[in-house]
Amino acid sequence: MFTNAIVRTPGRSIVEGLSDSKTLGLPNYEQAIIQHQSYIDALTKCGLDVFVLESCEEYPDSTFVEDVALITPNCAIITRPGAPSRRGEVNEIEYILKQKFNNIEAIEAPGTIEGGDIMMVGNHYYIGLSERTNLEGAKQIIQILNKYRMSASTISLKKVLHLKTGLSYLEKNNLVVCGEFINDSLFEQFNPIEIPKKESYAANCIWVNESVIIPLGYPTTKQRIENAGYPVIETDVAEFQKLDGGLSCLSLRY
Ligand code: CIR
Repeated sequence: MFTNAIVRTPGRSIVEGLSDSKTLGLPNYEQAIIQHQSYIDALTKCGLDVFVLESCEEYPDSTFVEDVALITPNCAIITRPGAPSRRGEVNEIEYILKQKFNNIEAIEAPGTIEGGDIMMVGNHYYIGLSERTNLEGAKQIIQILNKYRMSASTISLKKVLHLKTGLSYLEKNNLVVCGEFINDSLFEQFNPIEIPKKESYAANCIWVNESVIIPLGYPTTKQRIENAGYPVIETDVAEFQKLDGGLSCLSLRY
């Protein structure tokens, strides 16, 4: 069960965020604020106490808080983003984590790792090796997790930005899978919930205390997750999608 979440209000600079999407256009700040509030409402509906950080104009991508930290039951780890423009975001999250957690660890250069590349499955963490997360970053985080009695393993990504762009663990051994992860033997012990290519954006969804929050507008995904036995809450995060931001990356849940 999760009891808390940390989010960060988008700033006006969000229009300058990183994006590989050539077709979706720039995010609209006012819309992003409305959608961010709906996202907070969805987390609240699932029983979480949501701590809302002030916007940080200096870092256009700073609303994607999941990438700059990993919060585990035994420690909090400050990451080191692979995207140079995002590196300074860690200072903006560090002080708040220090207020909330006793055991704080940090990834150091030349390691890089972003939270979107880390998927928690109980006591085990899957780490995606991507353009943002390098082997050194993965080694460091595995060492830290081991120190706090948790395990981890790596998987090399082929196409997706982050590991959780194409995978989401929904507890009870159910794993949402899409694209390059479908039929990957590494995940054969899980019950797959397969997401069709045209709904690939919805493969990034979050389990929060028995419910699953998914992006608005993906009917097949909604049906398949409901069929697996979960109440589904839809929330519109289309403005964040324009910056390649998945639904999970808008919060740190613990
Ligand atoms: C970036 O490229 O870093 C941001 N525009 C989007 C980050 C999305 N993070 C995530 O899905 N975990």
